[in-house]
Amino acid sequence: MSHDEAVKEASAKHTTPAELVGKFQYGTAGFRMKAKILDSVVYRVGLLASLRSRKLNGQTIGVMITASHNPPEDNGVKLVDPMGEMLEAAWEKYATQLANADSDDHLVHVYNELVKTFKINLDAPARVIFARDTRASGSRLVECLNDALTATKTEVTDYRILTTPQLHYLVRCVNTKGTQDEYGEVSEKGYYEKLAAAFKQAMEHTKPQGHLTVDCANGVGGPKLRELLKYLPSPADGGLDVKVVNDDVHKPESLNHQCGADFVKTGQRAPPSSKAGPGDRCCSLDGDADRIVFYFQDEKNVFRLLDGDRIATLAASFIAELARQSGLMDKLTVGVVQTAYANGASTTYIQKNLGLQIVCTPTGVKHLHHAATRFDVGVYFEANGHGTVVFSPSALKSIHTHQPQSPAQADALTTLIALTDLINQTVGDALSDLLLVEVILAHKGFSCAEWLQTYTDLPNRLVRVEVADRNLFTTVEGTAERQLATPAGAQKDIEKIVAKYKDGRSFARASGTEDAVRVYAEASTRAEAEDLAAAVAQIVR
Ligand code: NG1
Ligand code: ZN
Repeated sequence: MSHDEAVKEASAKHTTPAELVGKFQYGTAGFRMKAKILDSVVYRVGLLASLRSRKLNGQTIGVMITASHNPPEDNGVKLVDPMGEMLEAAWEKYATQLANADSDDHLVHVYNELVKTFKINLDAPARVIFARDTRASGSRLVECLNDALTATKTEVTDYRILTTPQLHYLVRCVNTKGTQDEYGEVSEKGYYEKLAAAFKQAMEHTKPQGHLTVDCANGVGGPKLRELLKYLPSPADGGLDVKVVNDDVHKPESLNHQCGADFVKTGQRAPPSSKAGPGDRCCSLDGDADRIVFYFQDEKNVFRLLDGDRIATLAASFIAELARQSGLMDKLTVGVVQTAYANGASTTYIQKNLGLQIVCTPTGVKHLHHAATRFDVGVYFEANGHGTVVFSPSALKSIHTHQPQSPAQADALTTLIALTDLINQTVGDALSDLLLVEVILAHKGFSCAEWLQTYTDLPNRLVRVEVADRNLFTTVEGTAERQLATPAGAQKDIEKIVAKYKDGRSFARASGTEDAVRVYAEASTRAEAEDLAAAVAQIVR
């Protein structure tokens, strides 16, 4: 059978319902929707993964099947590029084109157009590795993916169930194996070993305080965290004292239900099942363990969230401090990347108190990640808890070749080197971020309350507004989505209202993942933030 015939024949097993043609869009998080309409999309993403691998001389491409924090009946699929980063933005449109082809013949046509455009040799090797989260629909979607990889004669490795960041890690490991940039051993075990060794090194001169409760959203993070803990020192040996909760992956309907990072961040409250007492350090992962937020109840029993902005400020201050202490200050510029959703107080704190540079990008980690790579050390987190730290090749070189001038410099340098291994530099990783935060809190001797005290958040409100057509809402290029270009006049109306509030700031933008417009507002008091958000939502409606 010819290549075309094989692609077409397998495609016939995964047809797209006519009413959905034209509706698919590879967005910030790949394709994400009700799992039952995803079969043809996953098949076609498989085709693109194999084309991309062939285009990149047989480098390995990753495919992750997950819908992260979405409800259990959803699923999604996204591609991972060779260095473990998100699919190159220019290729997203090809994913969209393939997904929207309205017949098997049309699909083969779009496929062959890409082969021509990129001068792809279909006889050259293609390599793909893939994994999925714990959703019930995952195994069926894996079959759709496998059909594409078989039809295109792609070499595959099925890593079965993994967290999203573990797959990103593996993709980078495979593609750097045997080079001087080798990222780690190409196995799930290699991932745990790398993190555990780095954690032990970073904690050499310190010990964690108290215990940590980890809510795993009843997703893949639960079993993977339990596995990771086996590689870490036990509490008796000065290791972490971790209590794992919401780690039931056998009841599919419990995934992200009344728990998890998104529930906690959006609702600004702990999971109702939480048994934590005042001051207890808690954190929540999302459904595929690429997001994490921390929280605790203060002495007045008020819920206190330590979100992505807090993790970014904590990490940036600690890394800048280590750079200074190890004598590397002149060689390492530490910068922070945020989105418009970052609390204004965190932005001020980073600039004024930490004296670090800040860049603001559009929503979506691919934008943040990209901007972060322009710093020697780029710290990026979305307020929702997705983020990481990236070290540039020259920063890594400076760190690894630096000769400390005193024992104090040597200690700081050892910790800094450990962080470069502890942090998953491919993508935000809840497990790696969890360990990072624990290391920093231990070094600083901080409780959650002390972490919270570093600055005071401006009261804020995020509202989701259902509109007839979110595509009518476009933003002005270069403003990191902080100003609307259309509908005409809307931006002026927003600005008029914002001007009436002390410390007021508000913006509206179309969501990239949901059929809605999001309105964010902050002001000097809670009531004013609520009023401002409501007023701007009224303009958008
Ligand atoms: P959208 O729906 O485009 O606002 C949301 C989150 C992003 C990002 C993506 C992908 C907010 C306000 N937006 O994007 O931060 O994480 O989902 O998951 O939280
Ligand atoms: Zn996620």
